[in-house]
Amino acid sequence: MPGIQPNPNCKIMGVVNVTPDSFSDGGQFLDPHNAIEHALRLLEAGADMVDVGGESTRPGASAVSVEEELQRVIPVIEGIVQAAPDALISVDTSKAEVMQVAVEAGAGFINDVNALQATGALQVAVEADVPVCLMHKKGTPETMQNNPQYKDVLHEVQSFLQDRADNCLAAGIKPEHIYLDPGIGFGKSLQHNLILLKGLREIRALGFPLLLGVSRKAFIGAILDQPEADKRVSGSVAAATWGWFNGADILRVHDVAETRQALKVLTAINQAQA
Ligand code: PT1
Repeated sequence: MPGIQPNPNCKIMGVVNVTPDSFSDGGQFLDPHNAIEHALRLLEAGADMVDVGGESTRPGASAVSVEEELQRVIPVIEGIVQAAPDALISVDTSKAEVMQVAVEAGAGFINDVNALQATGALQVAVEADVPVCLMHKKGTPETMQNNPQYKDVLHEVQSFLQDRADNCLAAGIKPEHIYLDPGIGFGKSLQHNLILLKGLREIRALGFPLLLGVSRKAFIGAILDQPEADKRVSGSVAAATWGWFNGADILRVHDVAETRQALKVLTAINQAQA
């Protein structure tokens, strides 16, 4: 599709999980100090922003209460603000109350895998006046990988995201504050994920900036026959690179230094002038 170029200002969002069942850190960050340290290391490694989440959304994960999520996430956001006042902090939550308290604590981006569909979430986002990410998922994390079915996955994801973006615009969210995300791994088979990635430009063509999260996900494990998530780094960088070429504006990744290397090399080649 013409007109969609690699974004020379593509941002790297580093993942900071504050969950006991996190697949990438084994819960070692439940102590807020460890999570804060991890966030600072990601920023030093070249992250443009960090995404702090207290509710795991990977396949099989169960929901947590508002109180639990607040206890996990808010001390970490406060600690990052104190140590790195200029850092851009994203809160990865679907709950209106967590969004509200997180923004008051200093979060400047709302990343919602539920696309602001929870009660009160859209209104909190409007009043917060910060960028939001609207992600597609089918089902809930606990059961979403039980035989997901689509007639036309690319079209269904596109029309869902367009519909949610329309809702946000009607509620008063600025168009430049709306990021869309196909939700790789959220109620999708390997084939569904690959079709969405191949068709990423068609989602970008809706006219909103794009956020993409592929890092260490099961579809990469399936391609590589690699069951261990932390051994999928090169595959993850390759998938992120594909995202960059196809118009992604924010890449959500665990391996910030490795992804930054890839983006620097791609950008240098892309900027060459004869
Ligand atoms: C994502 C994302 C996210 N992913 C946004 N936020 C997760 N905007 C959390 C697997 O298949 O892609 N976009 N927040 C992590 N969720 C998953 C889902 C982790 C699937 C792993 C898998 O392995």
